[in-house]
Amino acid sequence: MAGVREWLSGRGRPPGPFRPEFWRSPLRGPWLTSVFGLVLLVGLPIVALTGLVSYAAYNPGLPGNDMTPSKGLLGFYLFDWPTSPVWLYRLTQGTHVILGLTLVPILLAKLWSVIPKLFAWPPFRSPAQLLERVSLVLLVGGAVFEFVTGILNIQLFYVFPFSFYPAHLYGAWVFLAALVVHVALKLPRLVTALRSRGFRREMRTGLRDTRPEPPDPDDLVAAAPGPPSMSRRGLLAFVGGGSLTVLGLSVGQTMDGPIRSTALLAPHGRDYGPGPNDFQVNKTAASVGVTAAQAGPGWRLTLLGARQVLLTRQELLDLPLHTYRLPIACVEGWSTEQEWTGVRLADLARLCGVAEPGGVQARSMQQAGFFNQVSLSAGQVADHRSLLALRVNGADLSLDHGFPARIMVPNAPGVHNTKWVRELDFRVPS
Ligand SMILES: Nc1nc2c(c(=O)[nH]1)N[C@H]1C(S)=C(S)[C@@H](COP(=O)(O)O)O[C@H]1N2
Ligand SMILES: [Mo]
Repeated sequence: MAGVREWLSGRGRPPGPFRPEFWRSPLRGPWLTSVFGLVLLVGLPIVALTGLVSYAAYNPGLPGNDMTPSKGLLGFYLFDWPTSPVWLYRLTQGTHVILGLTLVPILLAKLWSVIPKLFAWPPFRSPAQLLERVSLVLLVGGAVFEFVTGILNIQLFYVFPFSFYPAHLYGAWVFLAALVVHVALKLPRLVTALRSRGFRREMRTGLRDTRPEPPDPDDLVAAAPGPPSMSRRGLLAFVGGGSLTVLGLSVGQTMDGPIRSTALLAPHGRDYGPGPNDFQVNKTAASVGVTAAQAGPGWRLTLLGARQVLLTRQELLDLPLHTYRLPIACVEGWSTEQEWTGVRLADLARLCGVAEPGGVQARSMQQAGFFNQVSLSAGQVADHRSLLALRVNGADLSLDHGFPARIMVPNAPGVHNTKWVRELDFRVPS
């Protein structure tokens, strides 16, 4: 017990990782930490901003779309999501996911480089230092939380006891706030540390000439460093190589053509059978309980407007049809562009007596689940490329791609392209 009292008074230290001699890598030091820090300083804000953009793309202001109804002030920046350019969400969300994955090895390396600080003893020496450590808990905790929830979500492991959307949004703001504090406190040291050693010279220094950095005020450099088993250049190559491997195995899922088959890390596999419908499926009909019988000859599309109109699929095919190349860009980062044919949403609005639709609510035959309905804005309905699609690449939609009919809106997040539509409700005030 005497020991514990001594530790708490700051005179002694608990054993193990709380002792400086425990951490022996001669590579840890402010320069190394700053190299990883600089990469994250450029990359993480891009991941955070594209993530916030993704939330805006959901048009959470429209009824039924908001997955984080209690967002409070955090939605201050939301704006009406545009339909042009058609590739914008494909680019922002692809960047969010692929860059996020690519930064994982860098983030881990950065955490490794500062891990002795986690065990600093005494836990704090002054109120200012206590505040700094609390901000670090929020920074590291926020980053780890965002990466873990994001990665689990793209791999469809819905294992959290909370909803992904609000959690990922709240986590992003906690992380961003902590990042601002951290950068304000550490930027001068980052600059000094990076200037303390030339990057090129470090790249020419092999294992034999690898020495610890000089002792630093932050105690990143080991007190009693062991002999190096790797040069700094070797460590940077290892971490950078890991990053590039992740990038190389995932970036293909944002592209079409042969390069797509390189995306070994893409979720949902890569083979969807032969023919025009051979492209990525998010949820199959079977997985959400939509049957071929429901989609058969008995299916009717209901239009709700100034009057109610029922249409068979043949009646829809007899209306003016239009064909556009439009992407499906999933929140999970994968995307693909296909050629869709269908009836303009604006034409369907007119058919049920709504000349200037204030928007539409599309409802699916799918009974349960988050994605069985969507609200689209007036601007989205008015775009001439916004379709109730019936065909893709010249063939009827397959059941898994939404037969008999699905929404296709330019630049909308994939989840808004509702499949197996049964009802379009244009009774939305403009
Ligand atoms: N009814 C319904 N529509 C849906 C979904 C769904 O689960 N149910 N998934 C959405 C999501 S998340 C995406 S990315 C696209 C994917 O379309 P695809 O499976 O045809 O590629 O469909 C959207 N439409
Ligand atoms: Mo999606």
